[in-house]
Amino acid sequence: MDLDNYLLKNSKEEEISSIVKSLADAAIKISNIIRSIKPQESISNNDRKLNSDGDIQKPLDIISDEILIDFLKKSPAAGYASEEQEGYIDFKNNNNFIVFADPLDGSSNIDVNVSIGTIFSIMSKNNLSLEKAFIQNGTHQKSSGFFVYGPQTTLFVTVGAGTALFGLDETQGKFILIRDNIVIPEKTNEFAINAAYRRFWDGATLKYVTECQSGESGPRKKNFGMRWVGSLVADASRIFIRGGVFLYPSDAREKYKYGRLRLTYEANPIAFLVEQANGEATDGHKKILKLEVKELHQRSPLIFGSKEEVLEYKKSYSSL
Ligand code: AHM
Ligand code: MG
Repeated sequence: MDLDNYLLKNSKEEEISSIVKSLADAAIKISNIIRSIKPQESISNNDRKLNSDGDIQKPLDIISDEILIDFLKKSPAAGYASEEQEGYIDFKNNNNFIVFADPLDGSSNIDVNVSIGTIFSIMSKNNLSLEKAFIQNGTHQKSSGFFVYGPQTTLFVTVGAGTALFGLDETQGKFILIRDNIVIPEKTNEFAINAAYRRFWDGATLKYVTECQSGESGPRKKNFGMRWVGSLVADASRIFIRGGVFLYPSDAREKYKYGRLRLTYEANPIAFLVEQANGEATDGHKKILKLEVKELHQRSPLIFGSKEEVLEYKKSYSSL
C-alpha cells in the first residue's frame, strides 16, 4: 500500500492527508539533495562555501526549511513554524491546519554520513488566531511524523490511527507501507542517553542510569546495553522498531535547564507517534502531550519509548 492509499483509509480529514502528501513530496526533494551532494561539496552547518556561480551555498537546514515552505504554501496549511524561523509564517488563507517542523534534525551529523531527518506536526487551528494556535499543547495534534534520510529514506507517521512505517521506493518516487500499527515492546534492555553529561544530571536521572548500568547484580536485575546516535530521528527509529528508552533530560547546564529538545516540533510529534505505538513520553513528571506551551521554541526534557522503562524513570523522581 502506498502513502496516498494509507491516508485515504486512515485519515479523517482530506486537508490533513493533503498536507502530509505535500510534506512527503518535500521530503523526497530534500532526500534527493542530500544524496546528490558530492563529497567535495560539503554544505554542512558550519561550512558556508561559494558555488560555481559565486552564490553562497546555504546550509542544508535552511535549504530544507525553504523546500518545506515551498510545498506547504501550495497545500491547505494556514501557517508554518519551524526551528529555522523565529516566528510563524502566515500563509494568509482561512484554512484550518497549521504545521510545525524541524526541517533537518541532527544536521550536525551531515558531515559524518549519519542518518538525519525532518520532523513534523500538524494541528487544528481550532478557530484561534495563528498566534494562539501555535502555542496549543500537543493533544491538539492531528498528525505527526518524521522522515529519515539514512541508508533508506523512511517515514514514521500517525494520523491518529496507530503509527505506520513507510519506505521510499526511489524508482516510483512513492512511500510504500513497510509496517502498520507499530507496537513498541513494553520491555527493553536498551537505553539511549548522552552519557558525557553525567556530571550535569539531577538525582533522578543519575539514579535511573546508574541502576541500568549496574546490570544483573543491581536493583534492576538485568543487563542493559546503550545506544546513542545523536540524531533524534535515528534513535527514535530504532526504538519504534525494536524498543528502548531515549532520554534527553534537563540538566545543570544553564542553556539546558529545561532540556535541549524543542517541545513543539521535536518532543510533541515524537510523543504523539510514541503514544500511538503503545509507548510513553514524559518530561519525568507529566505526559509530553499535556505540557503547557508558552512559546514556540520552548525546550523540554524528553524521555520516551518502552512503557516499563519510562515508568521506571518517572519512579526515580518520586522515590527521591
Ligand atoms: P538539532 O535539531 O539542532 O539537530 O538538535 C537536536 C539533536 C537531536 O537530534 C539529538 O538527539 C540531540 O540534538 C543531540 O544532542 P547532544 O549533541 O547534546 O547529544
Ligand atoms: Mg532537531
